[in-house]
Amino acid sequence: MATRIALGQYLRNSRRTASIEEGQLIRLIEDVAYASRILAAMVGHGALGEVLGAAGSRNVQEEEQQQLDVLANDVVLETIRRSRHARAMISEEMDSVAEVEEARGYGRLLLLIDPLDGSGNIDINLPIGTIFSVLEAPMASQAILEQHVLQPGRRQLAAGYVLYGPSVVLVLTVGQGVAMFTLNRQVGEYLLVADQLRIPPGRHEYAINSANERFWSDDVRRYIGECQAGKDGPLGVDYSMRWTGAMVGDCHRVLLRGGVFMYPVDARTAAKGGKLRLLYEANPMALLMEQAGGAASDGQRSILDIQPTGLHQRVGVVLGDAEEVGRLVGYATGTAP
Ligand code: P6P
Repeated sequence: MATRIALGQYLRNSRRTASIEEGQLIRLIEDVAYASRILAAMVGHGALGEVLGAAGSRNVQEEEQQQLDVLANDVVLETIRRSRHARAMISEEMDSVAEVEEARGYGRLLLLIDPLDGSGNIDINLPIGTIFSVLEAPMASQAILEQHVLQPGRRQLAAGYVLYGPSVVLVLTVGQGVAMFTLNRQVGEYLLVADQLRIPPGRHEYAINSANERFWSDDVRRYIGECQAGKDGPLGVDYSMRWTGAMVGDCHRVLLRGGVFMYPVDARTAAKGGKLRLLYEANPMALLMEQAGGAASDGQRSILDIQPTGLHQRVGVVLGDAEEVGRLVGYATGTAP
């Protein structure tokens, strides 16, 4: 019987060099995969796990934290403290950089993570996920400062997400295409189910929270209006709309089925720079989309080219099918008819 390749084997087969960074990168990704298996079990218990509901605290984003948000962050942080492959962790759930002192003088990597994206879906049993990004740390002996973290997304060494859905899937790139793994719960292993994923072109599906329409810019309003006009409109084809309330769920659908996911800056979010966070949401998803032949823009330029100015900086996001993204950016930059 042909057996599937496990995550660790895939990573070791794809390693480009025998450098220390590569070795630590492989083991850090395995650490994240290990933590995600714990999170999958926690999430999978639902109400039986006695960990649903609000934690009674707010994160640096001023968002109400769910108990599982806090627990998920703790699980990841404890995992990487023990393994010492990351010099620091930057998380949606923590105000500042969490140095891993145990890795001083050894760790070469930075882990940036949204431990549980879409936590508003937890109590209603809808998709949630973990989004992660890996950057190179400065020399192992230096203290990790915010400026070490503020690197453009094109510098990512790895990016991925775990989607806790009917099955648990891990999607990953180390810069050599996009691979997808499904968790075999019996053996506790992620097994390769697809490699070199490419976003299917020409699929007419868009994802946006339409309740924000009154806040949209003219170019977003034009783009969505043309999609809604369907085959009687200028595009000559009917579109459908999907919205899961969790970026990981919508991006996974775009990766496998095509279309576009959008959370543009609008009149309501402009003062904050947008809704989604650049370092640990937009950048990892943008790298995955580009690696899968798609595109990711803040409406004006590629997300991966943005020079970050803050750990929790927000940004507008439109990502997925390169042609769809290009049409919206063309409207926004005045380069489209
Ligand atoms: P809204 C989840 O809170 C999140 O950060 C993304 O995962 C998701 O795409 C978006 O916000 C949902 O936002 O405004 O629809 O609640």
